[in-house]
Amino acid sequence: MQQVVRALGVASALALGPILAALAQEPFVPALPGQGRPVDLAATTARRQRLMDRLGDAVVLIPAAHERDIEAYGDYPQDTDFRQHNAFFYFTMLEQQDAWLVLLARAGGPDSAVLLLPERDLRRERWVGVRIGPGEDAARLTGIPVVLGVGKLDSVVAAAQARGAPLWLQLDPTTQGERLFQRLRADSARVAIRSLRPIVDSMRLVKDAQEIAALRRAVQLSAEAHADLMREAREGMWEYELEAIIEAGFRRRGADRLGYPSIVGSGINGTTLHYMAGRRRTQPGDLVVVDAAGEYAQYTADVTRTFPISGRFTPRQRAIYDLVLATQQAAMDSVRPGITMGRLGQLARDYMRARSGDLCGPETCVQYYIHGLSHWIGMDVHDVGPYGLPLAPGMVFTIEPGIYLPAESFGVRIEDCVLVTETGYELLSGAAPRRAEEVERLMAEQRGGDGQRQRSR
Ligand SMILES: [Mn+2]
Repeated sequence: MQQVVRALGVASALALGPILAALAQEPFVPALPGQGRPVDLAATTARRQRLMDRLGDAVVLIPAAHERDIEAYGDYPQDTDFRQHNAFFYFTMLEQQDAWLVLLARAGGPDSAVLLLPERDLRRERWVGVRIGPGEDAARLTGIPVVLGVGKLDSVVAAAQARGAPLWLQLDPTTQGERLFQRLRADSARVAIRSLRPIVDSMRLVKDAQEIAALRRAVQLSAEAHADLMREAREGMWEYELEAIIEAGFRRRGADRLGYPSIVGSGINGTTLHYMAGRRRTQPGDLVVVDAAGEYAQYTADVTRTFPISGRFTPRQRAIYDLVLATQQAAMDSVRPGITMGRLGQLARDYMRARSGDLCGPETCVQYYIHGLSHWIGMDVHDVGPYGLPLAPGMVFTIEPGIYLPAESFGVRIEDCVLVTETGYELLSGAAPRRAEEVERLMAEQRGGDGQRQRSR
């Protein structure tokens, strides 16, 4: 209908009277508003189908996230922040707030999906931009054939409940407060309630092609920004300056936001695993640990590099750095389908212990390697999914050994992202140099350039 009105043009719409004029007021939405990226309809349809196949007879309820009011009362539209709930995003790729996804799975018959969206409010859209509402536009853009107003949620759920199938709720800390969930759980004597979360988490563990593409982009832009920082870092810069350079690098390459708060620790601050203050001024001879990454299309990288602020490692720093890197490489070379993350962690410790020599005194450097080797990455930087399973193609995780020596005022951590393939692994974060000589060469190139510019003046 809206297409007809559009084709007729404004003048005809007016001539056809107030009904068509009213329809013409709600503008056609040619593309998904807000994100500027289309939904991968094949990927999201396949994810919903895979879930429904797995559940048999079931009713699935997944809420979208809400806009977060930075000011408690939310009077100002500009004082807000929004990031979609991961499970909702996984099954819809929509960045629409206050929506619901309802899946009706039938063991023996056809499954169906219903998307419920807030009605459009054209006056509010003048403030917050175009939103999609229930109707044809939304069905076309989301690939979900039935899109209703969110006001119909209760009646959709009541009709679904009448089938007697168990209710699977996406229960997690961010959805505990949903009124619908509270009401259904209060009624749990009559209603079979199940937690969807472990099932979705296990699905998210193995990434599909769309997810791998998003992760590749997040990791690539993050690694490139690390390389930029190595080129631009100078003695005497403050930690916050280094942080500003790398974060600008993420954003310049299209990152939507940070994947997690950036860690930039120079000197002894590099020995604090989650150092956040960023207020120290670098001194000649410092090592700088930078653990920072960007998020792209809801997926985040996790990359750490350690470099000498003066452009050259001292022999002592280099020895520790090389041990960390060799440990990381030994673990990485063992990545293949079938091995567990726990085994990789053990392998890394054994390797570091065996190669420590007298670098860290009689107790080997393992005593200064005070955290785990790996974690999944995906929509969360420490992504969901069980640990302890054999690795399989499509899993993506970090490998990040470190050695932290507060008594000597430096720490070293090297963290990369790897994708498990059919035959082994693919290093995704190779755009940031890892080998010490590569780091030094990159830093020297740029400094050489500065020198030439100075000489020519
Ligand atoms: Mn990490």
